[in-house]
This record gives sequence, structure tokens and C-alpha cells, in this order.
Amino acid sequence: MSSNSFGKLFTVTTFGESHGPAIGCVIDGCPPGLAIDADEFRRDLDRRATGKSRHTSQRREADEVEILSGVYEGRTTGTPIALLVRNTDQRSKDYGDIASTFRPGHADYTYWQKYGIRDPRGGGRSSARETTMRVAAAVIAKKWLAERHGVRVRGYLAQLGDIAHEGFDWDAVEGNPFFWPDAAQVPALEKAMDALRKSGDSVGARVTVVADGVPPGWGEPIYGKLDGDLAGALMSINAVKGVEIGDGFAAVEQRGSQHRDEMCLDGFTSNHAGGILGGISTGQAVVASIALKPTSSILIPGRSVNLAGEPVEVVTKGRHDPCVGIRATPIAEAMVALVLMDHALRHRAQCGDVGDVAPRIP
Ligand code: EPS
Repeated sequence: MSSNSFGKLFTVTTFGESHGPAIGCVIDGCPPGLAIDADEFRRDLDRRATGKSRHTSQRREADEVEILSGVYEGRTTGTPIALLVRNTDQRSKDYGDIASTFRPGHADYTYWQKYGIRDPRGGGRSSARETTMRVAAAVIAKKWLAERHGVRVRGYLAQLGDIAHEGFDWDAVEGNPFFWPDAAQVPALEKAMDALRKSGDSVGARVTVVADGVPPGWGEPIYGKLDGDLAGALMSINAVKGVEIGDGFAAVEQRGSQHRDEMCLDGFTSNHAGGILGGISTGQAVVASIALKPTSSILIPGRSVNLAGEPVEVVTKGRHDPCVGIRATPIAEAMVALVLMDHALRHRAQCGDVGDVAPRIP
């Protein structure tokens, strides 16, 4: 299977299947000297993990990161960093029925059409389990970006089904299992999710990521635009069906006089562009949103065909997420951080000598 690596100077390759013995990644191109400890992966891996609330999959994984290479006496050495997480709570018998058919709306069918063989256990490589390693790799990227450039990457769940956030407070986001920015709405979300779970159905979601502190100049026109690479990276997350940068599709109805971000000596007056113009960061916050589809593994019977070419009815049992978007905030943050890290190094490689150019809008 190809295309399991991305990035040009900071490259990440992931491997492993949901029900295999382990999942892992190799990070190549990390600058030497960054202090990193196995415990530092804990926070973000816990934020992403299953089983942290009744609203997500109840699979219980320890998600313990083993650093196999690239770190010596607590510092990166500049050589490839290999990280491993062993799978400990596979329940492959749940997938016995699915092995001979295809879940409607799932990659089961396209993997089969492409490879002529698939690992049905836990969705194999198409499982959200794979995103563990993106989040792990991004712990390193987030740390380097913060230390070297003061960049902070954080996200929130902006919409769950037809419930959109009303108020907004970054301090609320980490205080509930949804990454929701309005604490007053959390009881309504709990209620909606309890009813949804009971119904056996699933729902979509919207996640927004904001990266503060990105300096102007990151991104490479024409084919390495920062927004282009962000879109590709975010779209590579399982279940993502749409990506917006800044105002995104709302720009369709806007006028130029409204959409443009006017510049004053003390700053930009707005950020409709999402911090990117011409594929290059402006120095404003980089803002990206993703649309995640409703999980296809649901208890509502759906029509499909089996391997013998017969019509069948599919019901997916097991420990699935009724809204995969609830766990997607750290994953989306991770992809944004990995792209920014790669572009920071790419900018330094080509334009590191350019330095600050006046005038710079603060
Ligand atoms: C997933 C199905 C479930 C989730 C899994 C993603 O797997 P299983 O059926 O083996 O319980 O638990 O998520 C994770 C294990 C994880 O770490 O994210 C799927 O179909 O994508």
C-alpha cells in the first residue's frame, strides 16, 4: 500500500492496522536537540482516545507510546524518530459478519475494489485507530512550533449535527468531552448524543482549528500552497468530506468589499482569508474547518451485497463512535501542526536569509 507518508522536510509515515499487534510511525527530518519524553504524548493521546466518555467508542486502549529511535538522553538526535503503540483491546469477532460483505458508506468496498483483499478486523488500515500516530507525531511538531515560533494550534467542535455552538470561550473547550466552546450547551449535546446512541444511528460534525502565532511567509506557491497542503492533510483524516479555510464556502455569497481583510498599521481589521493569501501565511491566525460525515458503522439496517454477489442487509455491531467528530478535534489539530511544521522547515530552507520585511502588519 503506497501513500502512507506525507510532508517534504518533516515527513511522517504511519503503519499498522486497528486489530494488528501495533500501530506506529516514523518521523524523519525533525530538528535535533528538541527535548522530548514518552510522557509528553499522554495528554493529546488521551484527548483523542476512545472510551473517555459514553459518547464515543468503548474500546479501551492504553495508547502507551514507545520511542524506538531518534531520541537520546531525552533529546531528538536528528535521525528518524520511530514511535510504537501496541494494540491491546481488539475484539475481532465483532467483524465476523462484515468480513463477507460491505458496510454502505464505508471504505470496505473501495479497499476491496482496489486491492482485491482487505483486513476487515476493526476496519484495518481505514480505521480511526490510525489517527493515533498522527496525533503522536504532532506532539513533536506542536512542541517545536511553540518553542521556536510561539505557534499555538488548538481546535474545537463547532457543530454536532444540527447543533451549532452559540457562545465561544477557549477555556470551555477542554472542560467537556466534546471540545465544545460553550459550556451552557453541553447538557443539550449530552441529551442529543444519548438519544442518537439509543436510535442506533450516527451524525456528522464540524471541527475548527486555529493556529495562532504563525509568522508571515509560510507556504510555497504554486503547488505547495499552505492552504492546499492543509486541505490535503485535513482531507486525509477518515470521514472528512469537506475542508474550509477561513470563511470557506461562505465566500460564495460575499462581496469583495466584505471579504477582503483591510490592513491598518495596527493590524488587519478582519480575517476572512483564514490567515492565508496566495498560499502564504499572512501572520494572522490560520483558521481551517472540516466537515466529518456521520459514521457508517451503525445499527440501522442498510442494503448491501455480499462477496457471493447476493443482496444482503447489513447491521454493524461493535464499539463504534456515533459521532466520530467528537474525537476529531485533536486529530485535526495534529494535521494542521504537521503541515505547519513542514512549512516552517521549508520556509527556513529556501527563505531563511530573507528575514523580516517592512512593513509588517502586526
Ligand atoms: C473504529 C471502530 C472502533 C473504534 C476505533 C475506530 O474499533 P473497534 O471496533 O475495534 O472497537 O474503537 O477507534 C479506535 C480504536 C481508536 O483508537 O481511535 C473505526 O471503524 O474507525
